[in-house]
Amino acid sequence: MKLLILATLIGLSFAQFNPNTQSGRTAIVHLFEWRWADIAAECERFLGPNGFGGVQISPPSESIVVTNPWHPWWQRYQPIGYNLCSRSGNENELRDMITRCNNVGVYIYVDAVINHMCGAGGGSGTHSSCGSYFNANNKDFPTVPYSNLDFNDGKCNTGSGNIENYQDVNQVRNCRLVGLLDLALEKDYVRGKTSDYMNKLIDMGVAGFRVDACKHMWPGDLSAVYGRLHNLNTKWFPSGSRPFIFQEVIDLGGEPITSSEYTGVGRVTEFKYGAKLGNVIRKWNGEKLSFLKNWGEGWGFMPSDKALVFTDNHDNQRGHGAGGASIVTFWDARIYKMAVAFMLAHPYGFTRVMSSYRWDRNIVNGQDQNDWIGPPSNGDGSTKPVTINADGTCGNGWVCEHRWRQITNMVGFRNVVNGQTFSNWWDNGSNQISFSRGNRGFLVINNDDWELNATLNTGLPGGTYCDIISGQKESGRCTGKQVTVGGDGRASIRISNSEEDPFMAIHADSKL
Ligand code: AAO
Repeated sequence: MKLLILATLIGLSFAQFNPNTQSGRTAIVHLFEWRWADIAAECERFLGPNGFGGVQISPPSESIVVTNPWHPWWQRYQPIGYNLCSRSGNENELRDMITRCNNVGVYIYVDAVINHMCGAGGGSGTHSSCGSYFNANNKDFPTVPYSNLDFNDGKCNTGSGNIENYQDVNQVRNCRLVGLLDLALEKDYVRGKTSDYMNKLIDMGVAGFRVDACKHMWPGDLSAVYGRLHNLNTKWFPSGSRPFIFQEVIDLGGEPITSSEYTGVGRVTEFKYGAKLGNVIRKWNGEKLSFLKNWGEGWGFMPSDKALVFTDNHDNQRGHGAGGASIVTFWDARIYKMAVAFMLAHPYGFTRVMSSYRWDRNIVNGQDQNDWIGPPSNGDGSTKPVTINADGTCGNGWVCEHRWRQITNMVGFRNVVNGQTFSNWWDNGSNQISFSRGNRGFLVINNDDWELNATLNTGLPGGTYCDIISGQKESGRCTGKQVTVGGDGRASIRISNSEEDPFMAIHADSKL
């Protein structure tokens, strides 16, 4: 009996690390600022069929509407309540999306903003995504309701009331992050309201949460909120399933608050991953692909089973948050595809693919003056739908990195090699590398300024394979390059440095 209780406790405490994706689905995609109706359609027509495990959605809670600047994307990180209507759609559309995505095995992860409400300067009125009244001046948010009793200000010691020094743990957690009204999450009442919000979404069928701004909340408070969460909806998930929790904590070192304070209660975003991979792929500071041999914990990252990894996110692709100039994004498409392919081939962490929209960049002294620009929109600020072109790419300003053949196919690769060991590493001491995942998949990259010409151990059974980067296997033939693997698992590989995509990948399911 005691053993059983212990086992249950351990089971409960570990469960929120499990992404809850369907078996064989190993990556999620952040459809940043997409409308619910478009996500529902994308689950059915693309994500389900291509083996994506889930979608991180933009915050669904009612937020302030900012018109100066004009409808910036970041207005959604300023909730004024927990009604489920946002720029992406209303509650019915949200529910319809969750149902339709779940029904095709693609699960939904909600970006939950529970650290704060809108900015202290947010004014009063009904300039909100559902038109609900709020008053930031006296901290009155009637739809929750929250009043001035529910905020942290009394505990903050800075002159401005804002976080002024990240070296001071108390400031970081008790003061306002960039002026955002900071909720007192140690209050039972606030814990109740935030967990009610999350539970409503769980009951609607979501599989978990990206929890925003966790560095600014005490781990104990978060643990109390997570402890109140319902199990997942048994219409789609095994009974007793816990919501997947991944917490946004930016830890690049140099601050007293570390990600390890949060890995006890859920997974944590590993920001070192994209920042360092960016340096390597850009060959900055003498970094080389060959250094990736011990990628993962060997680079000072958190334990793999605690990490949520990504090349870039909605903040650092436009200079917000952290990571700096090394971050690679769709703007640098050629190296971006290589970086994402490496991430998806490598076993470290649970992977999230970014899917963006284009905006008019205006970079002055390394800073994008247009970093605020919201998603493609109509004159009234409403978000434009995602249209699909004849060649499968997206229109209306949506980038849809997840639909780039090289990226889509590497999501498939990750699914095929799931659980296989990292093996057969090879490098030329510079920027040419290859490795296999057991005997199921093989990746080779040439990021040097000369040709790669080598006989490499693929780890795969002999045969002819279709490269899934230059093309793929279609009706029994390769639309791109072929790779011939001998009975000894070796293949002679040549990749010119001037190719459009100087890398190749083959796997068990791309065999002819
Ligand atoms: C907007 C306006 C503000 C205005 C405010 C209130 O832009 O001017 O004051 O409204 O009216 C997003 C936007 C914000 C926006 C906000 C609300 O990014 O611009 O403010 O919505 O609309 C910190 C947090 C991290 C946060 C990140 C942006 O720790 O949680 O800032 N990310 C999340 C979301 C994000 C969102 C929010 C939180 C708020 O992903 O989209 O904001 O809901 C250091 C710290 C980091 C800190 C960064 C940036 O990083 O370590 O914790 O992130 O600074 O302040 C080196 C260091 C690195 C350091 C970095 C920058 O790289 O190694 O550690 O330098 O100094």
